[in-house]
Amino acid sequence: MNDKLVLIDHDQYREYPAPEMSERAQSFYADMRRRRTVRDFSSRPVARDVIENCVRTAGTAPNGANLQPWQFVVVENPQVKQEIRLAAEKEERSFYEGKAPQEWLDILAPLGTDSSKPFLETAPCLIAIFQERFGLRPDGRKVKHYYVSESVGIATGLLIAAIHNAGLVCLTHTPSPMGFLNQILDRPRSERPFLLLVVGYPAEGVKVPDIDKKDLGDIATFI
Ligand code: IYR
Repeated sequence: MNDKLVLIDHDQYREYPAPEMSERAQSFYADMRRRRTVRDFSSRPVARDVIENCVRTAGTAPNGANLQPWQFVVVENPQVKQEIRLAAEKEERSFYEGKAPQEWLDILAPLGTDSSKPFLETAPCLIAIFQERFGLRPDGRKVKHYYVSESVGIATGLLIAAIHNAGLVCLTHTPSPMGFLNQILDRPRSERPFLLLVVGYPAEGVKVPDIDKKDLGDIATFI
């Protein structure tokens, strides 16, 4: 007998009639396929309550043993954004001007990326996402975390969907390495930077690369 297990009714589950289910699946896909990663941001501020609810949505993600091994640091302070930009551009210069193999640079060419990251200052909001490699009990003892990358990856996916659903745009930015985020944002060694999400409104007249997503037949197999 497991005396730790407490079961409650799942009274939040909703079954939809079949036609409504089909319509919901179709229209969610239609809406999600409108999402584009944007690299030119307006400086227009975003409402705090919107960001809060997007982060709450991320926090609903399924995750290893429900230990919720994530931290989201929302940066709006211009000085802190500038520090992040300077540190990220330093890493990016060493990537684009040396570390990156030509094969990688070639595959990035259609995206038009380079080491200049002005959006880190222009965009009103940066969300630094950290993986908690382990938890800490109040007495300082470590709690092992499980499936941390999977959990934080799923949470980040939900966050991106929530941002899109709210009518904002974002950019998944991955300067590498990202250790500078621990220093600038004063995060403990137990937290590893996962990625930096740049959030806001698109710049007026924003353009995006002419790229496509694979068809269903190229990503799924039904057996
Ligand atoms: N981190 C670099 C390079 C980069 C890598 C991949 I893979 C991308 O899809 C995009 C960029 C940068 O942010 O420019």
